[in-house]
Amino acid sequence: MANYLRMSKDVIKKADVLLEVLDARFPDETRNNAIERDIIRAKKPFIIVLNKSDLVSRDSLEKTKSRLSKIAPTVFVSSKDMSGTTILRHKILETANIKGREILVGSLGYPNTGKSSVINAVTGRHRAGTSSISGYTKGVQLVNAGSRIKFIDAPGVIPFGENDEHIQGLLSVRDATHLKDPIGVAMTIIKKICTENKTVLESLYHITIAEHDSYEVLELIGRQSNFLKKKAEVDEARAAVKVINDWQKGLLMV
Ligand SMILES: Nc1nc2c(ncn2[C@@H]2O[C@H](COP(=O)(O)OP(=O)(O)OP(=O)(O)O)[C@@H](O)[C@H]2O)c(=O)[nH]1
Ligand SMILES: [Mg+2]
Repeated sequence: MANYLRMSKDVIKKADVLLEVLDARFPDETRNNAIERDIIRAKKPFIIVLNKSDLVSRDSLEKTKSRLSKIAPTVFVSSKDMSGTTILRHKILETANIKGREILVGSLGYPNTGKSSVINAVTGRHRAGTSSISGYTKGVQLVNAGSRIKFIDAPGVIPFGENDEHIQGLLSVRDATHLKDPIGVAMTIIKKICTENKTVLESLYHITIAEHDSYEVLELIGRQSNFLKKKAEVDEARAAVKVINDWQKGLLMV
């Protein structure tokens, strides 16, 4: 872990401008104080990139964008749909404000937020390796994006102290079968979706959510999916793994 931090410090030192890549579904949870502090200390400009914007409503994206724009220039992109990439390219050129030479852009953030995918989307080619399993990018890699932009792709950073299981489940840092408390993580996901967009749960699992708490919703999902133990009790652990997997696959929009 210390190694990741050292690597990101090195990227900050080398780059002219940094991208802090956040998962648009939970921008606050994926902001990384340690990275932002190091960037500011190094007096480097940075851009907040809200990636995976295809999984979030436009309204909520606009609100987050105007809130985070007070901290740094903020753009939203979907590497999957290749949207927002031209704006990001322009923002990089504008923010770096360097004439006559190549601009080195470092891509930083938590594991699995889509740092490598953002680079590929801006480049228009699959140059940086990506995977649904987090921790894919191991070393630092240089990727040429044309028109004076060169990216540095780096591994995801999990700062010490922010290493708890719920955030790891939300961020898909760990898959459901490697979590000690999948039920707790699933309840965190359900709670988040219920406050923002409960109809997505209702339509994916064919349930009706009235005034249920997260645990009751998990039970409803388990019952509806026919995940039952002996005596027709709901198998909550199995339901939890399903919810976490669906969330990590991007089937649950917020
Ligand atoms: N829906 C959606 N999925 C995305 C988007 N960008 C990336 N993903 C998916 O998120 C997963 C992680 O993408 P990567 O680009 O490998 O993420 P990373 O931040 O480089 O991950 P590490 O190198 O492991 O730290 C992959 O399964 C991608 O397909 C996006 O804009 N929308
Ligand atoms: Mg990567």
